[in-house]
Amino acid sequence: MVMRGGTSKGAYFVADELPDDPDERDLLLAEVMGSPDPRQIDGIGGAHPLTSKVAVVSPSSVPEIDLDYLFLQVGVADGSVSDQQNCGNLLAGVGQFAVERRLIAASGDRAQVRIRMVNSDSVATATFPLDAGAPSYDGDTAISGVPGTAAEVRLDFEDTAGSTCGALLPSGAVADVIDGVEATCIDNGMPTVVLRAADLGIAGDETPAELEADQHFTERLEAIRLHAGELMNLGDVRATTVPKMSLVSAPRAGGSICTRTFIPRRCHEAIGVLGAVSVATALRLRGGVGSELLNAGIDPDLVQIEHPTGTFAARVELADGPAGPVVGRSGIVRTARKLFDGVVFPKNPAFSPSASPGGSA
Ligand code: NQM
Repeated sequence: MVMRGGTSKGAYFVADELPDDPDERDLLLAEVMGSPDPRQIDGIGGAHPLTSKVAVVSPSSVPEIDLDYLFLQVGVADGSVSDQQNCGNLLAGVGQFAVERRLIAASGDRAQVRIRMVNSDSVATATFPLDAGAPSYDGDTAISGVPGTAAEVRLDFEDTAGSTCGALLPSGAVADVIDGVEATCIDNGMPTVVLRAADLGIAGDETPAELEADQHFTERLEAIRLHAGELMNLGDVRATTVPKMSLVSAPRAGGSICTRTFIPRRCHEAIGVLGAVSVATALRLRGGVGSELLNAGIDPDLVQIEHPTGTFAARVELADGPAGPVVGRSGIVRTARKLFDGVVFPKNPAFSPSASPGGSA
């Protein structure tokens, strides 16, 4: 099934319809998307990291968890398939997909589904409306970066602090100096490096195309990222999609902060979900790089993150603990929509589907 999840789009599969062997599975998924090829012309991917994504979903064997969700990022041009990051945007469609495929029973007018994000072994609860036992996609919730409105999907996160890097502040400091630039290296669900846009010589409200075209800037950013990867216990990150790089500046449109986020080589048209939660957390820490630019507004727990196509609201609760800040709950609102359900035909005949339409994706 192809679904839009938040501001991303991907192919959703039931786990047992894919090969058990991860190498074989990854080859199949790269073919499905049409990678390696910058245009993904011979597959269903959309030629951008935000539309070259896969969700693998199964009933969970963990007590009190309904579903396991493995996220896989398919590299558009290189055909790599990585499980090294979460995706909170595709997460927004996981509950509805599971109801569509009858992986979970659904009744009443609302589903509340506990989902284990396998990539980081952390848990999210998705809440979304139902109509006669099926997901209800229509609604009046608008999210920046998606035209029109759809039904609200509420996502509440638990245990995201340090879920990939082992600690909220994996370098052990709230601020590091990397290649002469101050940075906060943080992981509250997504390994992210927060930097002041001005420290890298940009205003911070440029378009993604303008920033991507600035080779001097992108090379400097990548050099900082490689050093940050070591500091964040991620090792050599040359070939990986984390950490993300978020450049912050004073808000321009009534929000709390303005961002431009590299994921990590393309500039995001908005901002990722757990990326937003991580940036919001960094900015709420005393001494967090860019925290002095934050407009805390009337509700400091709700950080309104401006991005290239609008604003993303991330609720992050923090408390002071004896050994530093303790991250409480975080929550965000998304929408998701079923776009297509059918059979995909990978190029390699060995992967030819035997199912009839409506069977596997
Ligand atoms: O941060 C893009 C997206 C994402 C990831 C990326 C995401 C998240 O917008 O939780 O959603 O950072 O690669 O889908």
